[in-house]
Amino acid sequence: MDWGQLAQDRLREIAGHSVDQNGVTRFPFTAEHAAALPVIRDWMQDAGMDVHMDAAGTLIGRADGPAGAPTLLIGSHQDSVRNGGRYDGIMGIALGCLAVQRLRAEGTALPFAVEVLAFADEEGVRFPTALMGPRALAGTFDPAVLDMVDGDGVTLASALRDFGGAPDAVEGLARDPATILGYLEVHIEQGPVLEDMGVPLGVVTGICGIERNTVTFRGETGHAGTVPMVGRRDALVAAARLIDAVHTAARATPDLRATVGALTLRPNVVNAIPSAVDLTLEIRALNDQDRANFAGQAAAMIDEIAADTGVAATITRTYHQPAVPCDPDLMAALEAGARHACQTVPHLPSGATHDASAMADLCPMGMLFLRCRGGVSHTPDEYASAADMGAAIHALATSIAHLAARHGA
Ligand code: HGY
Ligand code: MN
Ligand code: MN
Repeated sequence: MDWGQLAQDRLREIAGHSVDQNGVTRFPFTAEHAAALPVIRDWMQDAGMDVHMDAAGTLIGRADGPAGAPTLLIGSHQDSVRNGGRYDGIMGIALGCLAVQRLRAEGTALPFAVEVLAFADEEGVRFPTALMGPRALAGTFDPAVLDMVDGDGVTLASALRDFGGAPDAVEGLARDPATILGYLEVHIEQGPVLEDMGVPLGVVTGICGIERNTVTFRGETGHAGTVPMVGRRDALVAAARLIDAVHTAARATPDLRATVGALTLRPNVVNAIPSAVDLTLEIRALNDQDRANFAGQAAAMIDEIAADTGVAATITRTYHQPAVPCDPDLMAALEAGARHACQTVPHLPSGATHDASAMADLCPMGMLFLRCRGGVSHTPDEYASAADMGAAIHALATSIAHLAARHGA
């Protein structure tokens, strides 16, 4: 069986469940998500798993183990960014199903149950929150996020309910940590490290911490031709100063990333002075204290710019996820599995966050990275080869067997 080619074929098929064919745009609780579910359900059933969707919209495939045995969780996210790639997230679900299917085909009996989890929303692009699925399982879900709205004013609660989820039951999904062996996630690296090293797989050491903020600037509009330059309270000029100052400061801060990724502007017409700007400021770092320090710097910059320009400014944190280390035992199991596929298995940190970031609050977690062509992700050009996916399926299956041996299969 060419497991890697089967993965490539499946990912090509499910990539078609997208708003358009410029890459993949598949947001949570949408028609595209609904169309993808039966495809993922088939992957899980082909691996011999029973399938159901939980109250948070996570599609769960389960292969039972001996009575009273713990459960090994494997998963990733079905959603994408706007015009993203066909591997980010969904590949981890596909490879998880194929690793379980491969073990079943080889007749490997496991001393524990296995679940493959297809989480609905990891990117946090449709709603200003994310990770509802894993946070529900980890018992860290905040019901307040159900009131958050998307760009059309639709609340997360109503989108989830219309999709067949049950907002009121999400909090009750928390798993008992004593019943969980651990969580494994296979993900495209989304960076250049593995490709630069010429290797297909890497073991993740830890996932960066992240926070997202909304920064608002409120100035005064007026006629672009009649209002003198001196004395203007131009919201976009204030925003531009912050964007440049944050970028300059982040470049001078090792292992920290700061990005203004989205901006709205009013009245947004050629001949009126901008009165209002809302922008997102995202800060990431492997060290949570570095990230907190930078956030303090940014807040001070905002106060200084506001005083200097007469434009009122506020910063509000909308999302936060601490940095999390990977579990050494799961790292060892993943490395043992990967060594079956390749001689060199580097260890590397993740600058991207993942469902595993939240699952770390429930149980030990480990991640396996796949080589990413050109290091590009969150674009239609994102690519992982069938050969590398075949190696990852073999590695994951071997890692699971390694864990089984440790648990007295
Ligand atoms: O933003 C991230 O790091 C992830 O792709 N959601
Ligand atoms: Mn992503
Ligand atoms: Mn992802």
